[in-house]
Amino acid sequence: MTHKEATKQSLMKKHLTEEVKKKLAGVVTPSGFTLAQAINSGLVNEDSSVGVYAGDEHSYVLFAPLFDPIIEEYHGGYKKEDTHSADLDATKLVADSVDPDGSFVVSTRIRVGRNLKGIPFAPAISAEQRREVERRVVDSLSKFDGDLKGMYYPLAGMDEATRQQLVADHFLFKKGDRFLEAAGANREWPESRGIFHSADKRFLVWVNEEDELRIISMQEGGNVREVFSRLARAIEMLQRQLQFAYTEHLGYLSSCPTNLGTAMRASVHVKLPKLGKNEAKLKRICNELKLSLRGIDGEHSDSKGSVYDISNKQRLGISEVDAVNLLIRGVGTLIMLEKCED
Ligand code: ADP
Ligand code: CIR
Repeated sequence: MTHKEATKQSLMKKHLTEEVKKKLAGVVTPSGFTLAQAINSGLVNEDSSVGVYAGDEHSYVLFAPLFDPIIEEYHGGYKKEDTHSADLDATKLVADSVDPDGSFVVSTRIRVGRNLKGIPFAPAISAEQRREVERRVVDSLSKFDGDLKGMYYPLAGMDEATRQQLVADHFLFKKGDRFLEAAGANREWPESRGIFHSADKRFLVWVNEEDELRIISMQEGGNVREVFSRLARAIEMLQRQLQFAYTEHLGYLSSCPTNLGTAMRASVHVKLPKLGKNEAKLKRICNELKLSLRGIDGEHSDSKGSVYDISNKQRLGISEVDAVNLLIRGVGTLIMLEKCED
């Protein structure tokens, strides 16, 4: 899949009308974030699908004339007056596994993004605030025990071979993402960034990447109930110690408007050799199933060996349980279609 071909005009370009531009010119959030900064990633990267980032929680209020229509279009018609609610009860999932035969799904991963209340997001955070986030998150994680017990590995000082291996094995974020770079989120790299993971690498937390926290649960195979339960336990433990940026309307606040609400992306790496022969068609089917199609190395990457990353598209206005159930049903349909192809 060549992602550049697959992308059309960004939501930012579509919704940044002359009227909106005029309204937002000169608007500055308390952390000093401007419209020019919010749209820079989409201007610099012409293949952006969304093209905007928020610098802080105030961005969603002050730049609402631009952000609201983007949010509405991305999150299935979510409106200004809508409210979001959470549900992390794993007993409500419709199945244990996304792939009961165990022949198509290579691995399952669910992550949520979180940012600390009152601290600007990656595009506008200061070096000192970033250090504070790292300190508070690592301190909270140090109290985890049992299967969630782990170690924090700062990026600064990590040897290059180890870093590359963690990225190649799908555990660690990439370096130098050009979308984040243009958003200002990579300033002072690699300071105060890092990864916490349990010994078996089934529970991981990314610190100070696109969001201040990315809480991740993953494992080989399709047992989505196990993955979801582990994530829910970890979120609850962290929530007891940290206060996250949250509103009733937008749920958990994230730097990218696609990650609002649940801030959750539940994904499988799934082998689809037959359907993969026609990627445009596969993408259309995924769209109809309200799923996103990515390549094997994450966003903006290509598929390798006919393995695709399939995940829930909508994250706001849908509960965590409903988003995972949508994935379970959608992947079930894709597997059925794959079996029927000749
Ligand atoms: P995010 O999920 O945080 O939005 P990416 O799409 O960039 O970010 O993915 C981050 C990493 O997670 C990549 O290395 C990607 O291959 C890996 N990943 C995503 N889904 C799965 C999965 N189901 N199994 C294994 N690795 C996965
Ligand atoms: C873009 O606009 O393409 C990047 N800033 C990433 C957008 C988030 N990805 C997505 O579609 N879920």
